[in-house]
Amino acid sequence: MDETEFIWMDGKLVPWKDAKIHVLTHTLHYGGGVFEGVRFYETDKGQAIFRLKEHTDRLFKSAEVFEMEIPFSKEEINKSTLEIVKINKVKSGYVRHMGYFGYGKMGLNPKGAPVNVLIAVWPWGTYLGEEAVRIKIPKIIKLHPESTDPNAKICGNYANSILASIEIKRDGYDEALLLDYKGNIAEGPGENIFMVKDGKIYTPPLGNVLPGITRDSVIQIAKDEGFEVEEKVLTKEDIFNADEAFFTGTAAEVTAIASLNDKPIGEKAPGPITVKLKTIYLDAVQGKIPKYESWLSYVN
Ligand code: PPE
Repeated sequence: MDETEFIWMDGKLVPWKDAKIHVLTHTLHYGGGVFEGVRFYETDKGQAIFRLKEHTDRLFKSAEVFEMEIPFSKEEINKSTLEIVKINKVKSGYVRHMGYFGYGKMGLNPKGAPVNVLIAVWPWGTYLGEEAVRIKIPKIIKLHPESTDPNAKICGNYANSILASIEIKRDGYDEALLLDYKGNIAEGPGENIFMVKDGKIYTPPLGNVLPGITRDSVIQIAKDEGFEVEEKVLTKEDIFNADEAFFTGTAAEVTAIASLNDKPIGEKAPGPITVKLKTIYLDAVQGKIPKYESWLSYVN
């Protein structure tokens, strides 16, 4: 991966190569960490972080699930994020926040283990490429919502995403689309999904999927553009019969979907509504649309 200069660890700026932890770190063994992924972009007013406040809020909400007390305030995390982006001199890229149970205790109850926090930054280009992606429903299903909290960005939840990714990559597809325990559409391993039918936009309701911040942004953009957006339980037949489909995510941004299980979606991907929403989203993150500027935190 592309290295940058410093990683913020518990309030200190540590050179990239020295940013190490003990092998008996609690989260490394049991997955009891929480994380965020945030993008920053170049704008006419310098670098800007997209929806930083919402990401920090979600980080703290995720931590509550584990009764993990993050030893910094949200304001300190926001301020430190702006600092670490500034100091690393990468024009645009990705920020990874993580709260984790550190070294000092083994056994599944994390109470008593120290809580550590890191903020790292690196350049990260398109996540799934520029082209519309070929996706597949894997055999593995999304975790049951009563087995974990799907609203929280918990490290351990990603074992499910890893397994789905390995499975579909082995078969030569670009990305997975996981079903939930009822057999309905849930989400990608790291993306929410949307579909378009007869000019109307649909996405699965919250409850079984991560409440994506890109999902929220795209819903708002679509509504502002006069589209009707419905949060509705979707089946794989709905996706097969859709005119368009796309993924959203911080890393994936807006990525068109070309086919599901080798069946093309719509006449041609990306479809016109996908292109429209993607264009507005990418303009918004780069500060080109005044009404969405409140989503940006400028670094300088
Ligand atoms: N669902 C899942 C399971 C998920 O991990 C993400 C983000 C989303 C939906 C979209 O959420 P949001 O980024 O708030 O719009 N996935 C992150 C991890 C990517 C990675 O490979 O690491 C991301 O996009 O940053």
